[in-house]
Amino acid sequence: MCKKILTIQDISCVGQCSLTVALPILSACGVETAILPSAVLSNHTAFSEFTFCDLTDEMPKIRKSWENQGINFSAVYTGYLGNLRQVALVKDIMNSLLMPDGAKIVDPAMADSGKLYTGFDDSYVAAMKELCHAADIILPNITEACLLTGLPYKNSFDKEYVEELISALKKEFNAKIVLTGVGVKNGTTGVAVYDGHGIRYYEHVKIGLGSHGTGDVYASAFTGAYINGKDIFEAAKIAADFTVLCIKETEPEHWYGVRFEKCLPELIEMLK
Ligand code: PXL
Repeated sequence: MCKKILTIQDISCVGQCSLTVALPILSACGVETAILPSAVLSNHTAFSEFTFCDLTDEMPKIRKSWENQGINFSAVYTGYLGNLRQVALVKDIMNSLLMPDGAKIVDPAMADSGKLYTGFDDSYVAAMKELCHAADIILPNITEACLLTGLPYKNSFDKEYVEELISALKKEFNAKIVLTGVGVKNGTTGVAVYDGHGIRYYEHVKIGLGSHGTGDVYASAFTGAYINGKDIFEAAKIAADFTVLCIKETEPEHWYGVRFEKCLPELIEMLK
């Protein structure tokens, strides 16, 4: 049967992140994708100003309408959510609209480089923790893993620190884990994957200081590959290789996102 996925995150009209990244990437992966926008912003919050139209009140109405029509999904993938209330609504949606055995993939998009994104605070972290408790797969970066576990953030670290983080995540959550931004050697970064049995690493070259929106590119490509039947480690590798290609395509002056569009043909090739 064809897989149908629902992705819930904001529309940042400008900025190559969240839904404007997830929808084209999942479509390129050949996956029918429904969207539930959590908010509409003029652009993402790393710009000097932004507008924010909260769509929280629409979400239960949309869910009810889908329920009435018997619409359901084989996976739900969530990213940036506008506020606390949405986290609870997303849990309701997962409970009522997922097919039996449907996958719950949560990117706890809320922080990077040791800092929460503008507009979020500790209560948002607590709500995101709740959502991660309900997830089958979580994709935190190092900063998010620290926030979710209470461990201190480190800018540079070793394998021991990474394993401490994964161990704390395993203790707290039932989910499989894809920890991103894991670079334990100079000039490298990568991912550490806990697939329910053991930890496996995939390392690749690090380009620049880190680009905006790469977390969303990564999580979308991971989800597309996973829904296409790749196992969690293979999907994590494909997403990492794709994200590196996207960063390579992006001029340093293009600070607010990555040029993933040019790399979609390579992603399609990797899924074959
Ligand atoms: O996940 C990145 C992201 C998504 N959406 C909005 C953001 C950010 C990061 O800053 O501000 C609105």
